Amino acid sequence: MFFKAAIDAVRKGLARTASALGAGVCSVLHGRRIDDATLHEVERLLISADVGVGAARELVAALRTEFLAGRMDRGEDALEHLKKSMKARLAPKPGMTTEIAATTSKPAVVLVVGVNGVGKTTSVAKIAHSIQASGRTVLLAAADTYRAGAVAQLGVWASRLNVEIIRGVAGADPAAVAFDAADAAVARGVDVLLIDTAGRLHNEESLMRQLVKIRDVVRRRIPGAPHETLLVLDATSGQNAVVQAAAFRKAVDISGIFLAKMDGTARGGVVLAIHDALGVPVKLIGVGETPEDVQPFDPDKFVDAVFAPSAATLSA
Ligand SMILES: Nc1nc2c(ncn2[C@@H]2O[C@H](COP(=O)(O)OP(=O)(O)O)[C@@H](O)[C@H]2O)c(=O)[nH]1
Ligand SMILES: [Mg+2]
Repeated sequence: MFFKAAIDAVRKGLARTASALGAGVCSVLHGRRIDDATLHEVERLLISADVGVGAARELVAALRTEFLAGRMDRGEDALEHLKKSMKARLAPKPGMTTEIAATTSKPAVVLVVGVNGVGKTTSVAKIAHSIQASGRTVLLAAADTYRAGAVAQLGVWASRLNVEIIRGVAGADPAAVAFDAADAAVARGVDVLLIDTAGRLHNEESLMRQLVKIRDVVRRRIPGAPHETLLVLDATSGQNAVVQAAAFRKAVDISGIFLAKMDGTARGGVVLAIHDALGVPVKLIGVGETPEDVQPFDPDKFVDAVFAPSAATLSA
């Protein structure tokens, strides 16, 4: 029962992916003998859920191998095989952790980056909320001084969550704001400093240069910082998210992905494409617009939730 409750919680944010990908694949495989056409259909469903062409092909190729060798012909077995392979692909590599800012450094510094509109500021609020819930103290830095309203937006979250925030005046140098925030974090002895950044400048090059400057300035004040650089990606943007990631990781070391807006897409399979392309773990997923709408990304729960029988079936 407890297991089912945990899966239901994850499933809530994944309802659209579960009904497109999960229910789709289940209906193709359930109670069927597999053949070339069913395998082809599974591959098509995986691709349309943004799993990525490469990953979809490999996942289905593994099924086909089992089928052709005569080791598998029931749809149920194919489904179990598929789920197992997905979990294995998503499993963190040795030495990787999905914990946020897993460091003994105090303060731990988390730099949050990503293009405009992906959900950075909202995600900063979510991370702040979960750090608070774990009993640690947080300080926010509003280093997106480029977009009018960005500082105010973070300010609203700060007062709702009752966390302190360091902000510069409009148009201030974001690196100077970050430096002041690092100073304040040390002086106040907070556990975690969360830095929100701009997602758009005049061009991509100046954005990346600014991020590098913020990183270097913070590092000068707090050795080893930033301890975590989280790239926020918008799950609804599909393969475009993978392209964005490539641009950011050229400038700064990305230690983890915050995949926002998983609730708004039927293409949650993009988790696999991101994992494949970047080799950095998806650490958190955003499943709504409030600070509570965040879940640690757990590959096993994710796969089980996507392929869980629908609530209607369960209660029947
Ligand atoms: N449905 C949903 N909306 C989200 C999520 N995260 C952010 N948003 C919305 O996406 C929009 C842009 O978010 P914002 O944090 O301002 O993005 P930023 O420009 O990257 O800082 C806002 O309307 C948010 O409420 C999420 O996980 N789910
Ligand atoms: Mg923002």
